[in-house]
Amino acid sequence: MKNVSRRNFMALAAGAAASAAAPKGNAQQHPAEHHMTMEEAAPLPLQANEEHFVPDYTLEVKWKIMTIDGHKVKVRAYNDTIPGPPIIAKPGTTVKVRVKNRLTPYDSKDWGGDMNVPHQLDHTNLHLHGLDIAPHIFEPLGTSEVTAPMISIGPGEYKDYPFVIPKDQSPGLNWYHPHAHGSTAVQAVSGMAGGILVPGAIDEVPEIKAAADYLLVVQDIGLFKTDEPHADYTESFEPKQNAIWQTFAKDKSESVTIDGKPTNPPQSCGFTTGDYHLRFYMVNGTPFFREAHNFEKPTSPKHKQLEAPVFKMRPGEVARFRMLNGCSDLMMPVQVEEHTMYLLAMDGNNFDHPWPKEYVNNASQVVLAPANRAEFLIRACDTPGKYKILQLAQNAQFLEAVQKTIAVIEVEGEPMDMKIPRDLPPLTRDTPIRPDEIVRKRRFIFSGRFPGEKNPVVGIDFMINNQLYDEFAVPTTVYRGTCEEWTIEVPDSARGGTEGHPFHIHVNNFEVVSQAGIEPQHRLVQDTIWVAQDTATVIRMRFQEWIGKSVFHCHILPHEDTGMMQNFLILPEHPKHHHQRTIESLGEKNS
Ligand SMILES: [Cu+2]
Repeated sequence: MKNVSRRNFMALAAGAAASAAAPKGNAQQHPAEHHMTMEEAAPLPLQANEEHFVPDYTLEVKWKIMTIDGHKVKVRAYNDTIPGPPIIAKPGTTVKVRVKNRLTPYDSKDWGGDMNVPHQLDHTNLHLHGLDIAPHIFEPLGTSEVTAPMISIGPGEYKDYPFVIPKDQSPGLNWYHPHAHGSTAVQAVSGMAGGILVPGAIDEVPEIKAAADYLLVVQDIGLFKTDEPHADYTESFEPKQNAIWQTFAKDKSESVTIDGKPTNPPQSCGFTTGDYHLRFYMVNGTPFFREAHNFEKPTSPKHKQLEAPVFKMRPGEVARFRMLNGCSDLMMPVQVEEHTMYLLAMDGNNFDHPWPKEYVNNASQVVLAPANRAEFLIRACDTPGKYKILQLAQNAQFLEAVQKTIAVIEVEGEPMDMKIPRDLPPLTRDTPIRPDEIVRKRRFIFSGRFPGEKNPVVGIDFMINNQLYDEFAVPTTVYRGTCEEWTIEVPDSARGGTEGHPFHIHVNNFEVVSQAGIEPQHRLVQDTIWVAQDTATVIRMRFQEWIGKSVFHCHILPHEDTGMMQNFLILPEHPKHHHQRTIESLGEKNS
């Protein structure tokens, strides 16, 4: 695999840029929406004319047949590449993205159940994960309507997204992926994800500017044997039924649904929370690890390390690595053998100084929950050799996660003397939240129940505060300009804490107050955080600039798709403030 230098990265991004040609065929016309900013007086989003929309990027979703580790597989891809093309989002600009859906129609109408049964696997939408931008999951873009439906782009349709990137958006690595409830997991675990780079002041720090810039997009591709009789591929992920887990049988004719009934017709593939017939872990599109279903012990998939890509460094050279955990469910404790990781940023938000995470044998240096990004510098040691970037084994999840080598750093050649910077440019958007700014504290409990009572068709209940997701309900309302403190709790196993869950919220970052009772050593600003079983994580958020209906959820995608998500609404101002009038306004004087 080729190293991706910053120059290559920019070239790749340019390749994704699109012409303004209007789509052909039966594409449905969607007017482009304009997002209101605080500066604008207009109370409603303005409509822009369709012909004025010239996309900077077009993301075309299509089936792709490719060979992975000798298997000819059919996956879903953006612009025919896995991962999707990188997007460059400059602060203070509007990034215009056109999403074209060229997936084939796919009928799941008779699957039964409600919105928390995976459905409409052929519909999609787009989430820009980690950017401080207006809500963009519901229709129309930026809506504050409680009952607004989720954006759903059907086969043959397209949608234009104008994303207004704030001037003070922090520079770093973010990413994009589909977010249509019911099809997110199937699409993302089939290849649909890509990186977003926000350029900025940190890139100009001399020691960082001098360093090679390597992007590591880690993804998983879940696959089952195809039921298509004349397919020119052997595996794909096209579940024909909603049942999870017990869809496996040694013989296809033995396949049963979650409630033990034989499937009709017999299927080799159902929706799953992670137990795939075959799964590949990929970095920048190269497979580095293979898992296969284990009939004897389904929670411990059979596994094989594949040849991991190599990054060459000279002794004393400093390189910048930006790693995205784009996996559908895997929590990744990461370690770089024999090297200190100088952590620059989490989730695209940098620290004031590089945070040295020293190497300790078998200990994690940084934990990447699904959706987390870590950016770090490595100063290659003086001893030539091969040093692995590892995902260490962990037992924090339902499925066993063994150690994986994601990539290898090969140190060789003439020594260099490159330096780690002392200071990093401070964050300007997410300034520290003082305790006296907190107007409200809330508690959210992420729990599971097996067998499922609220979601019998799926067979497991994945809930927040004992509720499954409701697209048309807004249980939480917050106010722009205020700060809140939220406690995210995963109970013990007796109370539904079946495993850890990664919490993610849209629109605004949060500051981590404590994780399992431990305060972070440095100020941590993130958009996703791991909440381990039988622990609580406390965060603080300031709802700045944007208003509208949005979501928070578990970023284990099969959990999200089957219910572990809630809507929240950011209102422009507190109604109490709205209704108070000053005595002065009556024209009376205080006596
Ligand atoms: Cu979860």
